[in-house]
Amino acid sequence: MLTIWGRLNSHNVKKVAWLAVELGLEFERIDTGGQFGMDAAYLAKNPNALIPTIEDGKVTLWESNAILRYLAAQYGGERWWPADAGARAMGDRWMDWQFGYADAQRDAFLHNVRKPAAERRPELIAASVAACTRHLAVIERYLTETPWLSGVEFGIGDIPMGVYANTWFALPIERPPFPAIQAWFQRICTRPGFAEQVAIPLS
Ligand SMILES: N[C@@H](CCC(=O)N[C@@H](CS)C(=O)NCC(=O)O)C(=O)O
Repeated sequence: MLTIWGRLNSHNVKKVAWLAVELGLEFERIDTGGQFGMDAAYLAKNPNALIPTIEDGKVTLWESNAILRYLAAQYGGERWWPADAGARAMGDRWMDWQFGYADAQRDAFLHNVRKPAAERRPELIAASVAACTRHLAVIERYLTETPWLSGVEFGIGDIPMGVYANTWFALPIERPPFPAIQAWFQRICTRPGFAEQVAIPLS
């Protein structure tokens, strides 16, 4: 059985747990990181001292997007891991693109959710929202022409940004209107596993 190590309030753990549900995989998730800490046995699996890590038979793997690619290739077949490299790359690029978006959204998240009220800095939230808006304008244009970031069907290319979009729409901030992103996110919300693995209260 697949084991996922990591607390579920982590964006990167959410990605993996969501895909496991999409693929119909049985899995056990073990709370690790944050307030749960990491013991020596975990650090032996992941020397970066970060979550998530998975164990799947003989495979021990870290880096959330590498894990998504591994699970799609191993269990998803052509539907989730197209043999055509060009078709696959269309969705794949959004997984790397997400890391730039994550940097942009970090302060809006930390200063609204994680930091104690006395340490919250509205000017950092404003700069972060402005940076997110610049990034999201790129996705908005793309989604006016194609229903999913992965192409004509939902795929792993939608998962990283699906997780970050969930945070974007849950933050107590003013958001500029992005109708194509909103329509995409409404479709995302109906995906298997999204409600229980991703759309949990921010913490
Ligand atoms: N690039 C890595 C980043 C992993 C990462 O930064 N994980 C954060 C949580 S989202 C973490 O481990 N933080 C320390 C902790 O939770 O103790 C990935 O995508 O897996």
